[in-house]
Amino acid sequence: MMDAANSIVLILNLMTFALIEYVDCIRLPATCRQAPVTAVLTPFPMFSFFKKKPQEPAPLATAPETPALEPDMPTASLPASAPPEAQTEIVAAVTPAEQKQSWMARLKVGLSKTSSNLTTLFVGAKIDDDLYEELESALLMSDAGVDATQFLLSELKRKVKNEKLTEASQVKIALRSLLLEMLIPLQRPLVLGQHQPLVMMITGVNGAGKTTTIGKLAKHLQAHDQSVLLAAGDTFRAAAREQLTVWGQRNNVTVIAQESGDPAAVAFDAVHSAQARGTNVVMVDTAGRLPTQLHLMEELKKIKRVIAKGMSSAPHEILLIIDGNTGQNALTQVKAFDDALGLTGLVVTKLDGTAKGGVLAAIARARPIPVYFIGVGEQIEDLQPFNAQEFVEALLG
Ligand SMILES: Nc1nc2c(ncn2[C@@H]2O[C@H](COP(=O)(O)OP(=O)(O)O)[C@@H](O)[C@H]2O)c(=O)[nH]1
Ligand SMILES: [Mg+2]
Repeated sequence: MMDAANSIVLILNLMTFALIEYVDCIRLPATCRQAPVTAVLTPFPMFSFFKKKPQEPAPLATAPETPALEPDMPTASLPASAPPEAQTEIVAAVTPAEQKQSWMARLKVGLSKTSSNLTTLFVGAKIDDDLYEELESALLMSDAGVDATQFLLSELKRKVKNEKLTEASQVKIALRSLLLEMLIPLQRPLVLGQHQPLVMMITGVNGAGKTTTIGKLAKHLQAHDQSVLLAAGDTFRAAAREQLTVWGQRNNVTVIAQESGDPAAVAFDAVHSAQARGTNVVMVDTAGRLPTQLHLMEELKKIKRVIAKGMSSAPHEILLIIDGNTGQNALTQVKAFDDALGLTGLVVTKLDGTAKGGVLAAIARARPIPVYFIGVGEQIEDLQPFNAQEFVEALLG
C-alpha cells in the first residue's frame, strides 16, 4: 500500500520535472537545463506528447525536490488526483498559449480550403438531396476518398433520421461528431521507456519530411530527458547523409553514418552503439527512392531484418512519414508500406500548406494506424501530437 502511494508521489514528482523542463526549453532556450523555471500547467494533460513507462521506481530518497518558485514566475499546478493509468507516466505537451495559438492558426490556414468547402454548404441550406450531394463533393474534394465519404454520408443520413434533425446547422454538428468518432482511434501517443533502446525506423517517400521530422522528434525527446542516436540510413544520397550529420553536430546528437555504406549495416551499428552507450532512443533514417533497380521495399525489409539481428525485439516502431499534400496517394503509400513492413505509426507533415486533410478519414477507414504526430511547419514546435478534436475543429469550425 505504502509502496503504491510512494510510486504515485514519485511519478507526480517526475512529471512535474519533465513538464517544467519542457516548458523551460521551449520558452527560454538559452536557459534550458540551467535554471529551473516553473510554468502554468493545464489541469491534467490536455493531450500527451509521449507516454512514458517508468522502468524501475527509484527510492524516494533520490526523488528530486520541487524547485523553489521564482517570485515573478507563474505557478505550477498539479492534478488533484493520480492519473488514471498509475503505471504509465503521461508526458503532457505543455505548449505556451501563444505558441499553441499560432500552431492551431497554421493548421487552420492549411485546412482552410477544405474547411470553407465543408462549412459554407450548410449556410442557409435545407436538408435535402442537394445538401447531401454538395457534401459528397466536398468530402471527395477533401481527399477523404470514396469509402470514407460514403460511410460518413450514410451515417449522417441515419443520424438525421434517428435524431429527427431539422436544421442544416444541426447536420453540420452531427457531421463533426461523426468525423471525430472516426478520427479518435488514430489518436495515440508514442510510448517511451518500454524498450532500452527504443528503436524506431523512419520511412517514407522522398521529400515527405523524414529527416526534418527526425530532427524535430530528437529535440522533443531530448527535452523529455531521452538520449538519442540517429542512423543516417539514407545512404544513397550523400546530401541526405550530410544533412543529418550536420544537424546532429549542431544539436549534440550522435549520428552514425558510413560513406557508401549499406543502410542495413548503418542501422545495425546504430543499435549496437546505443546498447553499448545506454542510449534511450535510436531513430533510423531511410531512403525514399533508390537510384538502382533495387526495390525500395526490399531494401527497407532488409533494414528491418538486420535491426532485429542486433536486438530481437526491434524495430519497436516503424513510422511512415506522409506529406499531407499528396492526397489520396498518401493512402496508397500507407497501404504499400504497411503491407511490406507492418507500420506502427504515422506522421503527417505539411498540413500548413495546401493540404486538404480529408485523407485522415480515408486512412481511418482503410488502415487505422495511429497518427502519432502532425507537422504544420519547419520549427520544432510545429510537430505536435495528433489531436482528433483539434483537427476536426480546424476542418469544421
Ligand atoms: N511547410 C512544411 N514543410 C515541411 C514540413 N516537414 C518537412 N518540411 C519540408 O519538406 C522538405 C523535405 O523534407 P525532408 O525532411 O528533407 O524529406 P525526406 O526526403 O523525407 O527526408 C524540406 O524542405 C522540409 O523543410 C512541414 O510540416 N511543413
Ligand atoms: Mg531525408
